[in-house]
Amino acid sequence: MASNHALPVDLVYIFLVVLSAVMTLGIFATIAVFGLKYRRRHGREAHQIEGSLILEITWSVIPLGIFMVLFGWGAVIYFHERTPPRDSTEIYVVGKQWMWKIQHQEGQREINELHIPVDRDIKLIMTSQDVIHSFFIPEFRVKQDVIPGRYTTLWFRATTPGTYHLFCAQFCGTEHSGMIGQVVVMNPSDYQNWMSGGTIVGSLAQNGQTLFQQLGCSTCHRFDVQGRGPNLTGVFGKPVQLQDGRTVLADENYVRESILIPTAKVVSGFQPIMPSFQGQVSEEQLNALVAYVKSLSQAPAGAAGTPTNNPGPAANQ
Ligand code: HEC
Ligand SMILES: [Cu+2]
Repeated sequence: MASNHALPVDLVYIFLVVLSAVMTLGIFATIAVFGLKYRRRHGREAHQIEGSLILEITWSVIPLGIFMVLFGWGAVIYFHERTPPRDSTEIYVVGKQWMWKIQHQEGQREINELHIPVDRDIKLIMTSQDVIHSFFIPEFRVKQDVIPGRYTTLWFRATTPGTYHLFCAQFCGTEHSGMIGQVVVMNPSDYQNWMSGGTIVGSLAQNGQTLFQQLGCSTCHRFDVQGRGPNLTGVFGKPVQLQDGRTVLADENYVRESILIPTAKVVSGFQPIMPSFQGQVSEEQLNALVAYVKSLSQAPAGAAGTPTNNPGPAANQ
């Protein structure tokens, strides 16, 4: 038990085990008692019971109640597990045969290892570059499929420093069993040390900004004047009006799709002239681009409403 999700999940599990055990024992005991009580004896005859409303209502309502409790309880935990807190630290994960590639916002990259600070909400934004994998940290009681072609997310808050198993939980080919890693949960000071070690070439968003120039995105998406494509400042996290009348939320999957299949959702008021970058960018580059587009919407605290450019080096000119 090493994350915020572990105790609630375990409690439901224990409840289920105890419930099953009580039911099983109850049934066995009833069989035994009835077997004795109604054993064959001279002069005793069996009578057919034609039905009992009270009995039938009882054995319907009580199980219904128990199952509704389980349903409600499970749903609350599920929704909590599926909803990352807004200010989570975001880390990108790419699964491939047969390893986990991790990209931190600050620029650190690692393979089959995930270093995180204790007591901080972590949101993993995950995708696969080949087949379906599944990101599984048993001690945290979290598991999420990692799927090619889209992002899935997972969040948790590690509660105890230490090193924990990381498994791929989806059979993904010959060396699936070797697709193992470690999650290292560190004290804040150790984490700071770890973060400042190693050589880093720019934050993820900065790398995304470089790619944005190199791939020519910046020829259409301008920040000074209206270009042929929309100004991307403040787009992320807001609803986008589409040409066909729909409104969609500009989340990670939307930005991803905009880059790979631009014609899937065309922004209202623009022509579908954006070329697809499918096959031209790796999953990791895509993550960097997404992180960059996201950084264009991070207003400093207190400046709600006016999307101001990040004062950090990733801000555009
Ligand atoms: C030839 C010009 C052109 C280039 C190059 C281009 N785009 Fe676009 N982009 C557009 C246009 C036009 C739209 C709006 C119509 C649409 O949705 O397809 C758009 C839409 C988008 C959107 C959705 C914006 C919104 O307001 O919802 C994103 C995100 C985006 N582009 C990112 C990129 C990135 C990243 C690159 C570089 C890898 C890039 N674009 C390259 C023209 C371009
Ligand atoms: Cu796998």
